[in-house]
Amino acid sequence: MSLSRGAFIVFEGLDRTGKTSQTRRLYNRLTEKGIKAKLIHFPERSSAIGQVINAYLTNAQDLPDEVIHLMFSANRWEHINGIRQEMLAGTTFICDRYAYSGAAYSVAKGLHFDWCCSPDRGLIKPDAVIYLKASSDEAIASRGNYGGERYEKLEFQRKVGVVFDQFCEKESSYWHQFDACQSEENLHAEIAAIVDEVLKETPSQSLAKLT
Ligand code: 2DT
Ligand code: MG
Repeated sequence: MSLSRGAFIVFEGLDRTGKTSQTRRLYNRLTEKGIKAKLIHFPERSSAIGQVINAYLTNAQDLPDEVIHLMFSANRWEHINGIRQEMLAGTTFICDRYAYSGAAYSVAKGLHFDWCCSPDRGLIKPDAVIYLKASSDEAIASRGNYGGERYEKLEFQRKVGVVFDQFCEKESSYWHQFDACQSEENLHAEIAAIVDEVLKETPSQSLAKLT
């Protein structure tokens, strides 16, 4: 049996740490090297579930914390079979936010950590998590105003950051932390070096699940 699957590379971090620019840069780099890659962003707002999430995030709709938490997870589940199929056929996915955002934002609101993790158990486990960590929240806030979406408040972001830090410490075998306050160029170079290493290993490894 020959395994030559693509990799699953997840980017995590607070709002405005540069995830979207860095995922694009990485995507361009891989594509230029002839590596088949796709970009995906959670929440994926176009599906029926995604539209409810969008209404919630833009404050057009209120939902109990538990309900929106399960919606975010369901939004991953509705896309995961398609992702798995393409990965097994060789496509590498670069994913802007994943289940760790799911847990971090809900735990920051006061929901129980284990309860938050359980709906995502069984999803594809990333080969690497690229964690963009702001060395100072103020530096990030000063990059420009947060948008008007729910969660885009400094005090709340700090609480979310604590949970990301815990994941990074506990899951250190595949989490890689980067300083989000350096130049976009440097950050890209550091990320590219790690991803090159990861891509050497993944084709021969079978897919794992979140536990
Ligand atoms: P973006 O700004 O990246 O579109 O995210 N979020 C995200 C959750 O609360 N749970 C999740 O499972 C995911 C994937 C983070 C919009 C906001 O949605 C939050 C910020
Ligand atoms: Mg945002």
